[in-house]
Amino acid sequence: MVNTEQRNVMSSGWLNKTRIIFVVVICFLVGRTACFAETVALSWDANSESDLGGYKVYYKADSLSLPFDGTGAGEGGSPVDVHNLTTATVSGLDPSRTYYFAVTAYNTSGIESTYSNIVTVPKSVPQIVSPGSPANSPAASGTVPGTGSVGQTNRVPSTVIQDTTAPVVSLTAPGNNSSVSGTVVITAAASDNVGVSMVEFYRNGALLFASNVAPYAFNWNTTSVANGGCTLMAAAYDSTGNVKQSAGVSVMVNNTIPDVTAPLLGSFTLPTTAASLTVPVSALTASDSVGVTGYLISASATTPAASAGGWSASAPSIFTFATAGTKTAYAWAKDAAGNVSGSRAATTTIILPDTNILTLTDALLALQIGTGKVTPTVGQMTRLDVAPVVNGRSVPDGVINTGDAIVLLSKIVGKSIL
Ligand SMILES: [Ca+2]
Ligand SMILES: [Ca+2]
Ligand SMILES: [Ca+2]
Repeated sequence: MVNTEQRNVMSSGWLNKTRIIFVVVICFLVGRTACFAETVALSWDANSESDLGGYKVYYKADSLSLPFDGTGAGEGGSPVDVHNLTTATVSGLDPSRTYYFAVTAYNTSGIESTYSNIVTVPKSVPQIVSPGSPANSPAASGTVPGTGSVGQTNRVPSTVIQDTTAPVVSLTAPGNNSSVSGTVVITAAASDNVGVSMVEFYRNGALLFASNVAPYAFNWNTTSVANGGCTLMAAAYDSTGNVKQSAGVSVMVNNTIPDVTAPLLGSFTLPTTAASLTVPVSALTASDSVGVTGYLISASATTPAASAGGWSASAPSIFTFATAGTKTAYAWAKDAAGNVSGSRAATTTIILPDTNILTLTDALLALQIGTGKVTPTVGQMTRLDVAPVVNGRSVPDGVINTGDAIVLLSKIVGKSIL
Protein backbone atom coordinates (compact mmCIF):
# COMPACT_ATOMS: atom_id res chain seq x y z
CA MET A 1 0.00 0.00 0.00
CA VAL A 2 1.07 3.55 -0.61
CA ASN A 3 0.31 5.25 2.60
CA THR A 4 -1.23 8.67 2.91
CA GLU A 5 1.70 10.25 4.70
CA GLN A 6 4.03 9.45 1.86
CA ARG A 7 1.69 11.05 -0.58
CA ASN A 8 1.53 14.15 1.55
CA VAL A 9 5.24 14.75 1.56
CA MET A 10 5.21 15.11 -2.19
CA SER A 11 5.29 18.72 -3.14
CA SER A 12 3.96 19.12 -6.63
CA GLY A 13 0.46 19.43 -8.02
CA TRP A 14 1.63 17.21 -10.87
CA LEU A 15 2.01 14.53 -8.32
CA ASN A 16 -1.62 14.58 -7.34
CA LYS A 17 -2.74 13.97 -10.89
CA THR A 18 -0.40 11.08 -11.50
CA ARG A 19 -1.54 7.57 -10.66
CA ILE A 20 0.64 4.64 -11.49
CA ILE A 21 -1.05 1.31 -11.30
CA PHE A 22 0.73 -2.01 -11.66
CA VAL A 23 -1.23 -4.27 -13.84
CA VAL A 24 1.10 -7.17 -14.31
CA VAL A 25 3.81 -8.69 -12.23
CA ILE A 26 5.38 -11.87 -13.41
CA CYS A 27 7.63 -14.02 -11.34
CA PHE A 28 10.00 -15.94 -13.52
CA LEU A 29 10.50 -19.31 -11.99
CA VAL A 30 13.86 -20.78 -12.55
CA GLY A 31 15.85 -23.56 -11.01
CA ARG A 32 15.78 -27.28 -11.24
CA THR A 33 14.02 -28.52 -8.18
CA ALA A 34 12.27 -25.54 -6.72
CA CYS A 35 10.72 -22.23 -7.65
CA PHE A 36 13.09 -19.31 -7.13
CA ALA A 37 12.10 -15.69 -7.79
CA GLU A 38 15.35 -14.50 -9.21
CA THR A 39 13.91 -12.16 -11.84
CA VAL A 40 10.75 -10.08 -11.62
CA ALA A 41 8.98 -8.51 -14.58
CA LEU A 42 6.85 -5.45 -13.93
CA SER A 43 4.48 -3.38 -16.01
CA TRP A 44 2.09 -0.58 -15.28
CA ASP A 45 -0.42 1.81 -16.79
CA ALA A 46 1.11 4.56 -18.85
CA ASN A 47 0.88 8.11 -17.57
CA SER A 48 -0.95 10.37 -20.01
CA GLU A 49 0.54 13.68 -18.92
CA SER A 50 2.01 15.71 -21.79
CA ASP A 51 5.14 16.59 -19.81
CA LEU A 52 5.87 13.03 -18.67
CA GLY A 53 9.60 12.56 -18.32
CA GLY A 54 9.79 8.85 -17.34
CA TYR A 55 9.38 6.28 -14.61
CA LYS A 56 11.42 4.94 -11.73
CA VAL A 57 11.14 1.51 -10.22
CA TYR A 58 11.68 1.18 -6.49
CA TYR A 59 12.36 -2.04 -4.67
CA LYS A 60 13.23 -3.18 -1.20
CA ALA A 61 13.74 -6.54 0.45
CA ASP A 62 11.97 -7.83 3.54
CA SER A 63 10.59 -4.45 4.65
CA LEU A 64 7.76 -2.13 3.75
CA SER A 65 9.38 0.81 5.49
CA LEU A 66 9.96 3.77 3.21
CA PRO A 67 11.90 4.65 1.25
CA PHE A 68 12.33 1.59 -0.95
CA ASP A 69 16.07 1.74 -1.14
CA GLY A 70 16.91 -1.80 -2.00
CA THR A 71 20.19 -2.92 -3.49
CA GLY A 72 21.64 -5.88 -5.29
CA ALA A 73 19.53 -5.97 -8.46
CA GLY A 74 21.32 -6.43 -11.74
CA GLU A 75 19.76 -3.15 -12.86
CA GLY A 76 21.30 -1.30 -9.95
CA GLY A 77 20.17 0.07 -6.62
CA SER A 78 16.66 1.35 -6.05
CA PRO A 79 15.30 3.35 -7.78
CA VAL A 80 15.95 2.20 -11.30
CA ASP A 81 15.16 4.84 -13.90
CA VAL A 82 13.49 3.12 -16.85
CA HIS A 83 12.75 6.39 -18.67
CA ASN A 84 9.52 6.28 -20.62
CA LEU A 85 9.11 2.49 -20.66
CA THR A 86 6.05 1.04 -18.93
CA THR A 87 7.71 -2.28 -18.24
CA ALA A 88 10.79 -3.23 -16.32
CA THR A 89 12.73 -6.29 -15.39
CA VAL A 90 14.51 -6.51 -12.07
CA SER A 91 16.99 -9.34 -11.93
CA GLY A 92 19.59 -10.79 -9.67
CA LEU A 93 17.26 -10.85 -6.70
CA ASP A 94 17.72 -13.13 -3.73
CA PRO A 95 14.99 -15.78 -3.99
CA SER A 96 15.09 -16.34 -0.26
CA ARG A 97 13.86 -12.78 0.42
CA THR A 98 10.52 -11.05 -0.02
CA TYR A 99 10.63 -8.01 -2.30
CA TYR A 100 8.35 -4.99 -2.46
CA PHE A 101 8.07 -2.92 -5.60
CA ALA A 102 6.60 0.51 -6.46
CA VAL A 103 6.82 2.81 -9.44
CA THR A 104 6.84 6.57 -9.70
CA ALA A 105 6.53 8.90 -12.65
CA TYR A 106 8.49 12.06 -13.10
CA ASN A 107 7.92 14.99 -15.44
CA THR A 108 10.27 16.81 -17.67
CA SER A 109 11.09 19.13 -14.78
CA GLY A 110 12.23 16.20 -12.68
CA ILE A 111 9.32 16.36 -10.32
CA GLU A 112 8.41 12.88 -9.15
CA SER A 113 5.04 11.42 -8.23
CA THR A 114 4.20 9.46 -5.16
CA TYR A 115 4.65 5.70 -5.10
CA SER A 116 2.21 3.59 -7.00
CA ASN A 117 0.48 0.72 -5.31
CA ILE A 118 3.00 -1.69 -3.87
CA VAL A 119 3.51 -5.08 -5.36
CA THR A 120 4.82 -7.87 -3.18
CA VAL A 121 6.83 -10.78 -4.54
CA PRO A 122 7.19 -13.27 -1.71
CA LYS A 123 10.31 -15.23 -1.20
CA SER A 124 10.50 -18.45 -3.13
CA VAL A 125 10.21 -21.41 -0.84
CA PRO A 126 11.72 -24.62 -2.12
CA GLN A 127 8.87 -27.02 -2.56
CA ILE A 128 9.33 -30.46 -1.18
CA VAL A 129 7.45 -33.36 -2.61
CA SER A 130 6.33 -35.61 0.18
CA PRO A 131 5.41 -38.98 -1.22
CA GLY A 132 2.97 -41.11 0.72
CA SER A 133 3.80 -44.08 -1.45
CA PRO A 134 5.96 -46.05 -1.74
CA ALA A 135 6.42 -46.69 1.95
CA ASN A 136 9.71 -46.06 3.64
CA SER A 137 11.24 -49.33 2.60
CA PRO A 138 14.71 -50.54 1.73
CA ALA A 139 13.62 -52.09 -1.53
CA ALA A 140 11.56 -51.10 -4.51
CA SER A 141 11.65 -52.08 -8.13
CA GLY A 142 10.27 -51.18 -11.48
CA THR A 143 7.67 -48.49 -11.81
CA VAL A 144 6.63 -47.48 -8.32
CA PRO A 145 3.33 -45.64 -8.04
CA GLY A 146 3.67 -42.50 -6.01
CA THR A 147 1.09 -40.53 -4.09
CA GLY A 148 1.38 -37.62 -1.74
CA SER A 149 1.27 -33.86 -1.65
CA VAL A 150 3.50 -30.96 -2.43
CA GLY A 151 4.44 -29.03 0.62
CA GLN A 152 6.73 -28.77 3.51
CA THR A 153 6.46 -32.15 5.09
CA ASN A 154 8.75 -35.01 5.76
CA ARG A 155 10.73 -36.71 3.10
CA VAL A 156 10.38 -40.45 2.56
CA PRO A 157 13.71 -42.10 1.86
CA SER A 158 13.50 -44.93 -0.62
CA THR A 159 16.17 -47.15 -2.09
CA VAL A 160 15.63 -48.57 -5.54
CA ILE A 161 17.35 -51.89 -6.15
CA GLN A 162 17.44 -54.35 -9.02
CA ASP A 163 14.99 -57.27 -8.52
CA THR A 164 16.71 -60.48 -9.48
CA THR A 165 14.55 -62.81 -7.42
CA ALA A 166 12.01 -64.91 -9.29
CA PRO A 167 8.58 -65.56 -7.80
CA VAL A 168 7.68 -68.73 -5.96
CA VAL A 169 4.77 -70.62 -7.48
CA SER A 170 2.96 -73.92 -7.03
CA LEU A 171 -0.19 -75.54 -8.33
CA THR A 172 -2.62 -76.05 -5.48
CA ALA A 173 -5.37 -77.86 -7.38
CA PRO A 174 -6.14 -80.36 -8.77
CA GLY A 175 -4.12 -82.83 -6.77
CA ASN A 176 -1.26 -84.81 -8.21
CA ASN A 177 -2.34 -88.12 -9.80
CA SER A 178 -6.00 -87.19 -9.51
CA SER A 179 -8.68 -88.08 -12.01
CA VAL A 180 -10.53 -85.16 -13.55
CA SER A 181 -13.60 -84.77 -15.70
CA GLY A 182 -15.92 -82.02 -16.80
CA THR A 183 -14.83 -78.54 -15.71
CA VAL A 184 -12.04 -78.46 -13.15
CA VAL A 185 -10.70 -75.42 -11.29
CA ILE A 186 -6.95 -75.12 -11.54
CA THR A 187 -5.49 -72.90 -8.81
CA ALA A 188 -1.99 -71.64 -8.18
CA ALA A 189 -0.28 -69.94 -5.26
CA ALA A 190 2.36 -67.40 -6.22
CA SER A 191 4.43 -64.87 -4.30
CA ASP A 192 7.39 -62.63 -4.98
CA ASN A 193 9.78 -60.42 -3.05
CA VAL A 194 8.39 -57.42 -4.96
CA GLY A 195 5.18 -58.55 -6.55
CA VAL A 196 3.70 -61.13 -8.89
CA SER A 197 2.67 -59.57 -12.18
CA MET A 198 1.19 -62.59 -13.93
CA VAL A 199 0.54 -66.31 -13.58
CA GLU A 200 0.16 -68.65 -16.54
CA PHE A 201 -1.37 -72.12 -16.60
CA TYR A 202 -0.08 -74.81 -18.95
CA ARG A 203 -1.23 -78.31 -20.02
CA ASN A 204 1.52 -80.45 -21.53
CA GLY A 205 3.46 -77.24 -22.20
CA ALA A 206 0.60 -75.53 -24.04
CA LEU A 207 -0.73 -72.31 -22.53
CA LEU A 208 -4.25 -72.65 -21.16
CA PHE A 209 -4.76 -69.29 -19.45
CA ALA A 210 -2.95 -66.28 -18.03
CA SER A 211 -4.08 -64.10 -15.14
CA ASN A 212 -2.72 -60.99 -13.45
CA VAL A 213 -5.36 -61.01 -10.75
CA ALA A 214 -5.04 -62.99 -7.55
CA PRO A 215 -6.23 -65.49 -6.55
CA TYR A 216 -4.89 -67.18 -9.62
CA ALA A 217 -7.41 -69.70 -10.94
CA PHE A 218 -8.75 -71.10 -14.19
CA ASN A 219 -11.86 -73.12 -14.98
CA TRP A 220 -10.49 -75.83 -17.24
CA ASN A 221 -12.99 -77.67 -19.45
CA THR A 222 -11.43 -81.13 -19.62
CA THR A 223 -13.88 -82.30 -22.27
CA SER A 224 -11.87 -80.26 -24.75
CA VAL A 225 -9.03 -82.76 -24.54
CA ALA A 226 -8.78 -86.48 -25.11
CA ASN A 227 -9.07 -88.89 -22.24
CA GLY A 228 -5.74 -89.86 -20.75
CA GLY A 229 -2.93 -88.56 -18.61
CA CYS A 230 -1.48 -85.08 -18.90
CA THR A 231 0.69 -82.68 -16.91
CA LEU A 232 -0.41 -79.30 -15.59
CA MET A 233 2.04 -76.55 -14.68
CA ALA A 234 1.98 -72.88 -13.66
CA ALA A 235 4.50 -70.11 -14.33
CA ALA A 236 4.70 -66.89 -12.33
CA TYR A 237 6.29 -63.61 -13.43
CA ASP A 238 7.30 -60.50 -11.53
CA SER A 239 7.36 -57.00 -12.99
CA THR A 240 11.04 -57.27 -13.78
CA GLY A 241 10.41 -60.33 -15.93
CA ASN A 242 11.79 -62.93 -13.58
CA VAL A 243 9.82 -66.13 -14.14
CA LYS A 244 9.53 -69.39 -12.25
CA GLN A 245 7.74 -72.59 -13.21
CA SER A 246 5.89 -74.71 -10.71
CA ALA A 247 6.34 -78.42 -10.31
CA GLY A 248 4.21 -80.43 -12.70
CA VAL A 249 0.95 -82.01 -11.56
CA SER A 250 -0.14 -85.23 -13.27
CA VAL A 251 -3.86 -85.73 -13.80
CA MET A 252 -5.90 -88.35 -15.59
CA VAL A 253 -8.63 -86.94 -17.80
CA ASN A 254 -11.58 -89.31 -17.91
CA ASN A 255 -14.71 -88.05 -19.57
CA THR A 256 -15.94 -91.50 -20.59
CA ILE A 257 -19.71 -91.60 -20.44
CA PRO A 258 -20.63 -94.49 -18.13
CA ASP A 259 -22.75 -97.32 -19.57
CA VAL A 260 -25.91 -97.36 -17.52
CA THR A 261 -28.10 -99.12 -20.07
CA ALA A 262 -28.73 -102.83 -19.67
CA PRO A 263 -28.73 -105.18 -22.64
CA LEU A 264 -32.00 -106.02 -24.32
CA LEU A 265 -32.94 -109.65 -24.91
CA GLY A 266 -33.98 -110.39 -28.45
CA SER A 267 -35.24 -113.95 -28.47
CA PHE A 268 -35.25 -116.95 -26.18
CA THR A 269 -37.13 -120.07 -27.20
CA LEU A 270 -37.27 -123.70 -26.08
CA PRO A 271 -38.92 -126.63 -27.81
CA THR A 272 -42.56 -127.10 -26.94
CA THR A 273 -41.84 -130.60 -25.67
CA ALA A 274 -38.73 -132.45 -24.69
CA ALA A 275 -37.91 -136.06 -23.82
CA SER A 276 -35.05 -135.21 -21.49
CA LEU A 277 -34.24 -132.81 -18.75
CA THR A 278 -31.65 -131.20 -20.96
CA VAL A 279 -33.44 -129.08 -23.49
CA PRO A 280 -31.92 -127.48 -26.56
CA VAL A 281 -32.09 -123.70 -26.69
CA SER A 282 -33.16 -122.88 -30.17
CA ALA A 283 -32.54 -119.17 -29.94
CA LEU A 284 -31.04 -116.80 -27.44
CA THR A 285 -30.04 -113.36 -28.64
CA ALA A 286 -29.38 -110.08 -26.91
CA SER A 287 -28.05 -106.64 -27.82
CA ASP A 288 -26.42 -103.73 -25.99
CA SER A 289 -25.27 -100.25 -26.96
CA VAL A 290 -21.78 -101.11 -25.79
CA GLY A 291 -21.70 -104.90 -25.87
CA VAL A 292 -23.16 -108.04 -24.34
CA THR A 293 -20.56 -109.80 -22.24
CA GLY A 294 -22.60 -112.55 -20.55
CA TYR A 295 -25.60 -114.84 -20.93
CA LEU A 296 -27.34 -116.85 -18.27
CA ILE A 297 -30.35 -119.20 -18.24
CA SER A 298 -31.98 -120.07 -14.97
CA ALA A 299 -35.06 -121.90 -13.77
CA SER A 300 -35.53 -119.08 -11.27
CA ALA A 301 -37.32 -115.87 -12.12
CA THR A 302 -35.06 -113.94 -9.73
CA THR A 303 -32.68 -111.63 -11.58
CA PRO A 304 -29.14 -112.90 -11.11
CA ALA A 305 -26.37 -110.60 -10.00
CA ALA A 306 -23.79 -109.67 -12.59
CA SER A 307 -21.22 -111.26 -10.30
CA ALA A 308 -23.16 -114.50 -9.86
CA GLY A 309 -21.86 -117.82 -11.14
CA GLY A 310 -23.21 -119.39 -14.31
CA TRP A 311 -22.72 -116.55 -16.75
CA SER A 312 -21.20 -117.59 -20.06
CA ALA A 313 -19.61 -115.39 -22.67
CA SER A 314 -21.65 -116.92 -25.47
CA ALA A 315 -25.30 -117.81 -25.62
CA PRO A 316 -25.88 -121.37 -24.26
CA SER A 317 -27.25 -123.93 -26.69
CA ILE A 318 -28.84 -126.17 -24.04
CA PHE A 319 -30.40 -125.89 -20.62
CA THR A 320 -30.92 -128.69 -18.14
CA PHE A 321 -33.91 -128.69 -15.86
CA ALA A 322 -33.86 -130.50 -12.53
CA THR A 323 -37.09 -132.37 -13.06
CA ALA A 324 -39.50 -133.25 -15.83
CA GLY A 325 -42.85 -131.62 -16.42
CA THR A 326 -43.93 -128.29 -17.82
CA LYS A 327 -41.01 -126.07 -17.11
CA THR A 328 -40.16 -122.42 -17.56
CA ALA A 329 -36.65 -121.12 -18.01
CA TYR A 330 -35.52 -117.48 -17.83
CA ALA A 331 -32.76 -115.94 -19.85
CA TRP A 332 -30.69 -112.83 -19.04
CA ALA A 333 -27.86 -110.92 -20.60
CA LYS A 334 -25.36 -108.52 -19.01
CA ASP A 335 -22.81 -105.94 -20.19
CA ALA A 336 -19.30 -105.09 -19.04
CA ALA A 337 -20.62 -102.34 -16.76
CA GLY A 338 -22.58 -104.97 -14.82
CA ASN A 339 -25.99 -103.98 -16.09
CA VAL A 340 -28.29 -107.03 -16.21
CA SER A 341 -31.17 -107.15 -18.65
CA GLY A 342 -34.72 -107.96 -17.89
CA SER A 343 -35.62 -111.60 -18.31
CA ARG A 344 -37.28 -113.40 -21.14
CA ALA A 345 -39.11 -116.62 -20.32
CA ALA A 346 -39.64 -119.76 -22.34
CA THR A 347 -41.58 -122.88 -21.44
CA THR A 348 -41.23 -126.51 -22.42
CA THR A 349 -42.93 -129.77 -21.39
CA ILE A 350 -40.52 -132.55 -20.55
CA ILE A 351 -41.75 -136.11 -20.74
CA LEU A 352 -38.97 -138.53 -19.94
CA PRO A 353 -38.95 -141.94 -21.67
CA ASP A 354 -40.08 -144.91 -19.63
CA THR A 355 -36.87 -146.90 -19.44
CA ASN A 356 -38.62 -149.75 -17.65
CA ILE A 357 -40.15 -151.07 -20.86
CA LEU A 358 -36.94 -151.15 -22.81
CA THR A 359 -36.15 -154.49 -24.41
CA LEU A 360 -33.27 -156.21 -26.08
CA THR A 361 -34.87 -155.24 -29.36
CA ASP A 362 -34.43 -151.61 -28.40
CA ALA A 363 -30.74 -152.24 -27.74
CA LEU A 364 -30.35 -154.06 -31.05
CA LEU A 365 -32.16 -151.24 -32.89
CA ALA A 366 -29.87 -148.73 -31.24
CA LEU A 367 -26.85 -150.67 -32.55
CA GLN A 368 -28.34 -150.74 -36.03
CA ILE A 369 -29.02 -147.01 -35.92
CA GLY A 370 -25.56 -146.36 -34.50
CA THR A 371 -23.92 -148.32 -37.33
CA GLY A 372 -25.97 -146.50 -39.93
CA LYS A 373 -28.06 -149.46 -40.97
CA VAL A 374 -31.32 -147.93 -39.77
CA THR A 375 -32.49 -144.33 -39.93
CA PRO A 376 -34.37 -143.54 -36.70
CA THR A 377 -37.82 -142.12 -36.58
CA VAL A 378 -38.63 -139.25 -34.28
CA GLY A 379 -40.22 -141.71 -31.89
CA GLN A 380 -37.18 -143.98 -31.96
CA MET A 381 -34.90 -141.02 -31.31
CA THR A 382 -36.92 -140.03 -28.27
CA ARG A 383 -37.01 -143.60 -26.94
CA LEU A 384 -33.45 -144.72 -27.64
CA ASP A 385 -31.34 -141.58 -27.14
CA VAL A 386 -30.50 -142.25 -23.50
CA ALA A 387 -26.76 -141.63 -23.51
CA PRO A 388 -24.57 -140.16 -22.42
CA VAL A 389 -25.21 -140.51 -18.74
CA VAL A 390 -23.93 -137.68 -16.61
CA ASN A 391 -23.96 -138.00 -12.86
CA GLY A 392 -26.38 -140.89 -13.08
CA ARG A 393 -28.71 -138.91 -15.30
CA SER A 394 -29.49 -139.51 -18.97
CA VAL A 395 -28.42 -136.57 -21.07
CA PRO A 396 -29.65 -137.15 -24.62
CA ASP A 397 -27.37 -135.66 -27.22
CA GLY A 398 -29.51 -136.06 -30.34
CA VAL A 399 -27.36 -138.92 -31.53
CA ILE A 400 -27.96 -142.64 -31.17
CA ASN A 401 -24.82 -144.74 -31.16
CA THR A 402 -23.20 -147.65 -29.36
CA GLY A 403 -23.12 -145.60 -26.17
CA ASP A 404 -26.89 -145.51 -26.20
CA ALA A 405 -26.98 -149.28 -26.93
CA ILE A 406 -24.73 -150.01 -23.94
CA VAL A 407 -26.87 -147.90 -21.63
CA LEU A 408 -29.97 -149.73 -22.95
CA LEU A 409 -28.38 -153.14 -22.37
CA SER A 410 -27.33 -152.16 -18.88
CA LYS A 411 -30.87 -151.13 -18.15
CA ILE A 412 -32.27 -154.36 -19.62
CA VAL A 413 -30.01 -156.57 -17.53
CA GLY A 414 -30.98 -154.65 -14.44
CA LYS A 415 -27.82 -152.70 -13.97
CA SER A 416 -28.74 -149.46 -12.34
CA ILE A 417 -26.84 -147.13 -14.56
CA LEU A 418 -29.66 -144.64 -14.73
CA1 LIG B 1 10.98 -60.73 -7.84
CA1 LIG C 1 -25.03 -101.50 -21.73
CA1 LIG D 1 -27.25 -140.71 -27.48
